[in-house]
Amino acid sequence: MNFWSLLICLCLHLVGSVDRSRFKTCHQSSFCRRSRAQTESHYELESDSIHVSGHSLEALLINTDTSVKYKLELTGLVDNTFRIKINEAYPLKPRFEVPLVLQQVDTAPVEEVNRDDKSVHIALSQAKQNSVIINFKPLRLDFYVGENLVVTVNSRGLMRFEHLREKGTEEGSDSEPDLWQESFGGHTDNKANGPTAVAMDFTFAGMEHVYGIPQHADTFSLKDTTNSDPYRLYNLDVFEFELWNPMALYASIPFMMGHNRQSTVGVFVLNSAEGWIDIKKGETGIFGSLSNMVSGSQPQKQVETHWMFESGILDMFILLGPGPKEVSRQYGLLTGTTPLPPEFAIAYHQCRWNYNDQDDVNMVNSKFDEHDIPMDVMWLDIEHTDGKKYFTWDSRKFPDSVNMIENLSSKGRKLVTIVDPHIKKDNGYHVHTDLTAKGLYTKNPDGGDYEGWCWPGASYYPDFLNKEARDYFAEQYKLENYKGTTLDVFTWNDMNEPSVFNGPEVTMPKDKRHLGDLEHRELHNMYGFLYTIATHQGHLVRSENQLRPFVLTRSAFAGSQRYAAIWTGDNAADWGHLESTVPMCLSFSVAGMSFVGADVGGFFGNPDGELMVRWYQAAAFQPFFRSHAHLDSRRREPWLFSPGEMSLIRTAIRTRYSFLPFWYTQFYEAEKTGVPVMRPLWYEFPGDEGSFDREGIHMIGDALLVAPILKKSATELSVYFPGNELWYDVFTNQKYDVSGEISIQAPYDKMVVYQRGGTIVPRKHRIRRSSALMHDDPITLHIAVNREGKARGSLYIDDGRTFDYKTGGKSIYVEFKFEDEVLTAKMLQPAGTETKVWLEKVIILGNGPNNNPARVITKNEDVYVDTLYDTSANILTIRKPGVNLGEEFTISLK
Ligand code: NBV
Repeated sequence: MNFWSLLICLCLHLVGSVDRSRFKTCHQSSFCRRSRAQTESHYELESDSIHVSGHSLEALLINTDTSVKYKLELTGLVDNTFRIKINEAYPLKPRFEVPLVLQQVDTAPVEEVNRDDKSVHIALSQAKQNSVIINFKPLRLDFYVGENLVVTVNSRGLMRFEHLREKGTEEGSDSEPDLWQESFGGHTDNKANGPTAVAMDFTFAGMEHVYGIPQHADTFSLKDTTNSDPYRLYNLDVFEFELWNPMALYASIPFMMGHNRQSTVGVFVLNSAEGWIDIKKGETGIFGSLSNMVSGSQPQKQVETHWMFESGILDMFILLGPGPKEVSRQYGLLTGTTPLPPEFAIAYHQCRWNYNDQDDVNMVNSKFDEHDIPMDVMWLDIEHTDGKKYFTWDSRKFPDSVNMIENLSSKGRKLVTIVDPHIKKDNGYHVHTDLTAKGLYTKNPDGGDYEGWCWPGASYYPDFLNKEARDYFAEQYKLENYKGTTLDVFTWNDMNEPSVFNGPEVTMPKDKRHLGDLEHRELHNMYGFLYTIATHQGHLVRSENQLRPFVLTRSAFAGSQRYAAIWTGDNAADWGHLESTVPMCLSFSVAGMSFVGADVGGFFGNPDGELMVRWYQAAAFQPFFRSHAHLDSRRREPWLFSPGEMSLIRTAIRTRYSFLPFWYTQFYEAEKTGVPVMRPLWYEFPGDEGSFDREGIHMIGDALLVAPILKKSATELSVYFPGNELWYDVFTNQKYDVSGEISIQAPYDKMVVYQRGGTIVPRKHRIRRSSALMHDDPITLHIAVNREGKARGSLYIDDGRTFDYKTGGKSIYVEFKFEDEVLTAKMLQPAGTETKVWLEKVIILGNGPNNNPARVITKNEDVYVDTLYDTSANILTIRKPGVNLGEEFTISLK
């Protein structure tokens, strides 16, 4: 690439809007074209090959057109899950199977319920309601929960498995275009293995809605793709991405959830090659239940999906719920849950491309204090480095980075620096010379190191499939290697799709080679995931496994939640992008990435005060809360807006801090259960049909209903109250006894957030400069009673930074129950540590008049404290009950 084309590339990154011609449509991708055109099944199961034993069924499949044989393996897994693996029985060479994603998952015994010459019925022995009927000719698998059919596999006959072949040896194979080579945008892709696509159809029976398969800038309930391209899964750096379409973005998680009033089911296809997924919604005559098979079927709703991948094998998991939380738990068992982040990471982050130098950082750091706005983390983008060489500093701008970091640390704050995966071609750069000498770069088919273009100019891309490359990267985080940093510096991994300015579709060509001469096409979607493993490991290595890492990634695959938080990428400062943050975060959440957020304010462009205020108000209730801005955008720290707007932004950020104990507890529970922190309403109200396609509204945990204002000039919005509950405005404490859609006033200073009746939310009301400075501050319990006058909640406390909560059990996990005028606090696990956190206040909403003093009973004390009942607001306050949260207690109002 010459100077001019590099310049064009860079400019494309700096101006303009999405250039669709740079990205393939399904029609321009030969395997998608071939797979989408398929209409009938050619695969039959050879009944005499069936072998059922212990935990699995094995059988041979035959493609009746080609006579090629395949091995099908159905395995029972613990927790209502089946795995179906289909691979060539006798491949020319082993096909790629995705490594490092699956956790150690226990298999579960299966048993044969029934078999005849047409089908076999297999059930999980310990959960017999979960079963599958495998039809032999054509191959079809019907999954049942009890009597209900929930998912069918290959019922539309769209299975496809292009077997490995020698070039030119097969009749007809050379006449089809693009099997061995295809071109796009001036790039030619030579396919060493020829056509290798795999595809399968999954039909969600009795369902109208499916969710997940991030990342797309689209609605949360996925759309019918009959008249559009399929949803694409191919990790790409899409400059100025457009909203509300199925184009691929930075991350790909091949996990989908279907939900209806009775059941929730998950489909996970473990494949890291390029993928496309068609969705078709409609009605069917397929059998809705086992008994219908005999009695005849009723037409019912269904969502037909068709998953197409360029290579690999068919490794499919059916997660049978039966509810959304169980499906999340099952997916968590397979791919891991989001680990509890260090406490600072769930507070507020301040970023821009770029904070210019250390004086600038010091200035922003102190301005937050001056304006009484809490802030936990400052971020440095690529300009902080010496010529885009990661792990280095521009010493002119940052002559004493350690002093700058210590300034942050003295207020309990942290720093994040960016570390991208492209490595500058520079013989004076040790990372480059080391990786070259060790042979750890991704290669060209001829064996030479692959060179692409990115921020530093000519760059190389480490082969993170190779453990040696990951280990090398991890070592770079040691403080003696990453000079000018301290343990208060954390990491941002950007451009890890990987982004290659001069590559096809701005990424790495598929014919490049990884360890074992493996084509990049096989693992493209997991490159960013592999990179974050190295970074995460680096954080562990540098603290000798003592401190919890914090890594933010742009690119992700299934399992990424174990290593990094994610943000939605380069959005824009407009209302549509603010609106899209909710569905985009929810899609990641249901696909396991619980620690998710979007750039506050919008990355490109200049938000006006109103957009900025509304964005902060929304993001204060999204898991990852970071303001970020493009290099060319105007500075937009909170104090640069009008005094009125700054004060609203301040309130939003301070509100986040007041809820930190609740957030932290939610994250702890998410690690244990796999249930995402930010969730759709139907996770809590699975039977509430009206919530299934609600956009722009969500819950945090089981307690908070959040309805952000996402429209310009809106001062009113229609809120959907699911179920049949009481709700309490968290700012005014006003009670709402409502169901369904209600219009709510939302003037400029209003955040629309309700606490659900029946919940107890722990908060802190003294807001300081950072979360660390609030760590030992007292708690106020907000009790919002349900119709029965009851409520429950929990609180989790630990040191906020180490793994002692796991290794040494050093934590406090307490459950609060309010029932019959009595609040009890019981340890959910033995208190493993002491805490300086005391209970400052208890506020009880909606419980009715009570003027009794509160009797506070702990192990050592039995005392009475005053209460205050506000008749007009129906709020009872118990001040200073004098209990430490490391002990169990009872507070009685009787
Ligand atoms: O490193 C610069 C930016 C970064 O600020 C942004 O958050 C990333 O998503 N980066 C992309 C590269 C260039 C974007 C035009």
